[in-house]
Amino acid sequence: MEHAPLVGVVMGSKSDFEVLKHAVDLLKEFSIPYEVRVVSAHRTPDLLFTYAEQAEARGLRVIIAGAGGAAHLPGMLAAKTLVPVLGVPVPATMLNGIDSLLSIVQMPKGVPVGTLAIGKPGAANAALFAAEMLATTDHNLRERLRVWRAARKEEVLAEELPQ
Ligand code: RP5
Repeated sequence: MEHAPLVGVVMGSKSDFEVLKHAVDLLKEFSIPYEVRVVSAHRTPDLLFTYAEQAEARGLRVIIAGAGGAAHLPGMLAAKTLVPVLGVPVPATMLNGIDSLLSIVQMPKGVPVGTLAIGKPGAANAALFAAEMLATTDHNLRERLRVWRAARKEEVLAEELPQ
């Protein structure tokens, strides 16, 4: 039987998947049950509300939300659920993600969104952050994270520069 998703990865458009796939790849690598959906704050606002309202009851423990431009998606999700929301700014306009970053990070006091970096590093770190949150109650996952970090360290130590 497949596990119910613990992490919801949502994005404002299919075009955002190019960035959000870096979160998905890491969730897969850590064997964390996840789901991926397109949920647009301005094109499908009713779906956004339904998704947020049902998230907790469906067992989601973290939501990773990526969007570009005037990126309302993470903040609006956070406004409708107590499931923690991690926001990933997507570079999708002439402003290269600065617009999205500022839209996501400047949440008024009272409704937090954990904001990550613009683009691929933000998406990857969102997955790692979600994994660390889940690892607070999952010893095996914590060990997988420890091994993963150690492997990254070894990679750097093994690097050689051209002479
Ligand atoms: C935002 O507008 C999406 O999150 C996406 O980053 C951007 C462009 O969307 P598309 O025009 O590619 O659907 O809502």
